[in-house]
Formats: sequence, C-alpha cells, structure tokens
Amino acid sequence: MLKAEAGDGQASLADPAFRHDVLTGLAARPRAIQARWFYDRRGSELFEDITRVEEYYPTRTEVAILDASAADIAARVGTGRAVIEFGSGSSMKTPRLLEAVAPAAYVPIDISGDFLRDAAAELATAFPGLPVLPVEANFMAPVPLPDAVADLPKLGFFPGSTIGNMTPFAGIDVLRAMRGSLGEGALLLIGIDRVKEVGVLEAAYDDAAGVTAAFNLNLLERINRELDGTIPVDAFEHRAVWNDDASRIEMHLAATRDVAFGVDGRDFAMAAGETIHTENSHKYDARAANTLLRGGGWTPVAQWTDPKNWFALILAEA
Ligand code: AVI
Repeated sequence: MLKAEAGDGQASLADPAFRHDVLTGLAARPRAIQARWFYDRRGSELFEDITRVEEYYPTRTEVAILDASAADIAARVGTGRAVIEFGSGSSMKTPRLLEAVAPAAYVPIDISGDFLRDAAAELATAFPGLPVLPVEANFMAPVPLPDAVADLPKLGFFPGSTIGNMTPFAGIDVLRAMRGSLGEGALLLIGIDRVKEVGVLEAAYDDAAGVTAAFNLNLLERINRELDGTIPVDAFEHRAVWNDDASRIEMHLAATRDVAFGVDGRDFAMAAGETIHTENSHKYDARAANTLLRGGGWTPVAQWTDPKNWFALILAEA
C-alpha cells in the first residue's frame, strides 16, 4: 500500500510486512515486535555504535578470536573454498576471514539489497581479483548459489551470534536451510555467544551511555516515522533482563505512565509498567551449542574461544 506522506513529510512506501507485524504485535498479549525491525538505517547505525561500547563484549571478543586463531582456522579449512556469508559482510570480521582462508570466491547473502551491495563493493575493493558474487535472498530457506561456485568446496560463515536472536527451534531451521544451501561436505564457521555472569550480560544490553536504549527506542521512532504513529517515545524506557529458564537476554520497552497512541489509524492503550517485548538474545553453553548444531544437521569439528570463554567460533561439517 502506498503511503502518501510519512511523518517527516517525505513520500514513502511503508513495508506491508512491517505494518502487519507492528499492528499484530501491539494487539497481542504479551505485546511483542520482532527484532528484525530494529534495522532501518538509523537502527543499523546504532547497532554499529553498540558494537563499540565498552560493555558490549561480543563483537570485539569474536574479532579477537578470529585474530588469534586465523592460522589455526586456515589450517582446518584450507584455501580455495567459496566463502558463503549469511548476512552482508560485516565490516571487521569478513576481511579477517578472507585473509586467513584465501578463498576462490566470496558470496554474501542478505535480504537487504542496499546493505548487500555496499558491503560487496567494499569487499571487492579490498580484495582485488577475488570474485565477489552477492545474492539478494532470505537465507531462512535454502538459497541457490551462483553457478560459478557450484564446483568449489564451500565454507559458510555466520558470525556475530546472530543465531542467538532466533528461538532455538528457528535456529535449527536456519541451520538446516544453510546445510541445504551449502550441500553435503560443506563447512560452517559460526559465532555463538556463551552463557556467562548475569551482570556482564545485562550490562552488555544496557550500556551506561544509553546506546542500546536508543537502539531499542528507535523502533518506536521508526513506527512513528513509517506508520503514521503517535507513540510518545519519552513515555517508554529500555529494559534488558536475563531470563534464566530460556537462557536469553530479553529486551523490552516499558511504558513509564499510562499512554494512548495511534498507529496506522488504529488506537492502542498501555498502562504504566506494561511492556513491548522487542528482542531475545539466546546464549549457549558448549553442550547446548553442540546440540543446536547437531539438530541443524551439522557436526562440530573444532572450536575456538577467548581466554574467558565468553564467545565461541565453532567449525562444523555438513
Ligand atoms: C545482532 N545481534 C546478534 C545482537 C545481539 O547481541 O543479540 C543485537 C543486539 N541487541 C542489542 N544489542 C545488540
């Protein structure tokens, strides 16, 4: 459906799936909106900022593991593979992996064409001579790969503990889909965040500078911008809590007073203290990570961690 005027006066085309998920999620009990909607341009910038805050250890820990283990990973993986990255190439991790394993081709897969093209262009400049073959697709289902890599051995790369943002069942489904994309005998290098002290986890998702809070609250700003919303954003606060039973950090947006607002012509009311659940970030101990991978059709064959055992890069075989 074409939206004539968005809140900022710019003509825009609201994503029908975004509209559907927001309206359904705000009407549901408990209220919940999927974390995938965090990542508009502003949300993606804020996520980049999060990766640099002191309390958010996952990115720098994974990068440190890649640096420390590059030679070892290369020895296991060998050279001349097609590296298939699930998600568009992240600025810091992909070049490190490509340098280590000297691939014959690099195939980033992402649902967002804009991010994909930007990342692919950057990588192509940084690695002249390396065929960079972006594929715009949803990797939650098996993705046909370019013919040019059909005969090459494959290495899948899924860093960042992105799998943690899925329920374990959805994680198993995506691992199966990756197996379908890469085929029998492929390898997968996956980053998975570990269970650790609750204080460390909660601080990582509620940093003192308020960057994660801004990231969470941007979802409400996005709803106001794109769906003609009238949500009083200043009446909401960011919460990050560890759910021990589900082994996950949950992010919520809590109303600090009774509020009434509209979204896309529908009326909503929330009482003070009511929340909208916006994200899960599951954490896995070594055993649970192995169970997850095996459930997805992958056999773990090696793993690398940091000295505190906070994060793991696991190599698995299809
Ligand atoms: C992208 N994903 C792995 C991040 C995480 O740690 O779950 C998203 C994030 N949410 C808040 N901080 C970071």
